[in-house]
Amino acid sequence: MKKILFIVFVLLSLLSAKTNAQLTTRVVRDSLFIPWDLVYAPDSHVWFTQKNGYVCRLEPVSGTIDTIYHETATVIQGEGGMLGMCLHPNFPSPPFVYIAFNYLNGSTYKEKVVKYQYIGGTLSSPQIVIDNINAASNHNGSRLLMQGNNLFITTGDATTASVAQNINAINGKILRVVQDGSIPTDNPIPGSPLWSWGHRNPQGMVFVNGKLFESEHGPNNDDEINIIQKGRNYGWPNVEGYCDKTAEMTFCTDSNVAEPINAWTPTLAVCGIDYYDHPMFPLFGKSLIMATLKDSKLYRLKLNTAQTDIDSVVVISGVSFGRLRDVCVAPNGKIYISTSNSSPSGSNYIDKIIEIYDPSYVDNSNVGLVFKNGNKINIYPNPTTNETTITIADAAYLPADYTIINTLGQAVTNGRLARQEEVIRLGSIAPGVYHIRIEDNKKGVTTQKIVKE
Ligand SMILES: [Ca+2]
Ligand SMILES: [Ca+2]
Ligand SMILES: [Ca+2]
Repeated sequence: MKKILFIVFVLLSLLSAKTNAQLTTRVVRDSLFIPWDLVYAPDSHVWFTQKNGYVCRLEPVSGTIDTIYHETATVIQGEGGMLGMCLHPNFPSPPFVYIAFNYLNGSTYKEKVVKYQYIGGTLSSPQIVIDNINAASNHNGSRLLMQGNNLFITTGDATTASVAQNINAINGKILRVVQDGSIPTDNPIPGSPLWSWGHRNPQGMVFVNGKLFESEHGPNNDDEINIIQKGRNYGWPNVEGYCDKTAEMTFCTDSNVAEPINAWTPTLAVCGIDYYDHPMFPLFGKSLIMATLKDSKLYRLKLNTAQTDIDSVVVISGVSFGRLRDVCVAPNGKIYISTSNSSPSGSNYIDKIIEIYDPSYVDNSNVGLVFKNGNKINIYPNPTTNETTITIADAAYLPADYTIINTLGQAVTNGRLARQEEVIRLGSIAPGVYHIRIEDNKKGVTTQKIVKE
């Protein structure tokens, strides 16, 4: 009997050891000015905006920063400045980067979203995607996210609450435009960039299996997480949080209001969100990770199986750095967060980008890479010196085309994979860190870091 109990004890210990990942934090870089948006890019760098108009790339291992652009038109007023950023889903080809920032048109505070091209290590060719969004010292929205060729843009009510219910205004909305600023033909109101309305100040967006999740600041009550649906009204300012007061219930019925899937009173000042589903932290699986400003904690919001609701809300312990502005999850399972502790006017630069990881986790991500459409490839050896072998498991995906891209986003070589096992020669390229982008004959794309020693 004792022996059986001992075996059960050992088994339970092993199980708990497997799920008890060692969450460790590491300040990758400090002395920053409110890194408002973090993007983990295919060049294995954390791209970020700073409120004063600077766009930077952070190499997360060394902490080296490469400042690639300064948008000199940026004007800071209160919460306004340079805010949201996203990259084209197939970045670096095309090399499009989208940024939302506030500026002055005469004496009027405005916001625009601009598309740039990342060429030769800097941003160039600015092209306005959408302009004349009203801005204010508070409630400027500004998260950006792309799905296919369409760009989603959150706009705040810019402190005029009633605008959120006005479908002829672009404030207090989630907008959806084609990447060049034109209106998609399948938007809910023909010729209008509106996708959803009744928003107060949306501060986070992420797609999870095709569903758009959004975080939004309530007034002194009812911060929200919503699932954004085409053409739905999210209530503000007539409804705060759930449709649970008498006046709200009438409005909700009459106005096709979608309720949040979670609401917080007192408020946390919910901010950037991303999705986690990686074996480094098994407990975080299939959860939203959410940064909060006022509450100054990092949360995980466990989604239900259908990903239509939140099953549990848990504070991730051991993450204590003051106000948290944004979060992004890297494909290797590491989580990056940014703080928002500098004074809004920029008199002190005290913000940080922090990496959250498990040092005991063994990364097998180089083995059996999967294309988006299910094909499997393998690159070995990597790192390498003069050549490496790419194996493609299923010949039905051949031929595939590869491009090797340097950290400036420039293609240094390319070629075709015609056989299931092809040797790629790297003798002509300088030692360093690159990405190999492989597109198979079914348009499946995978991008993987490759190191030439
Ligand atoms: Ca982000
Ligand atoms: Ca709402
Ligand atoms: Ca309510």
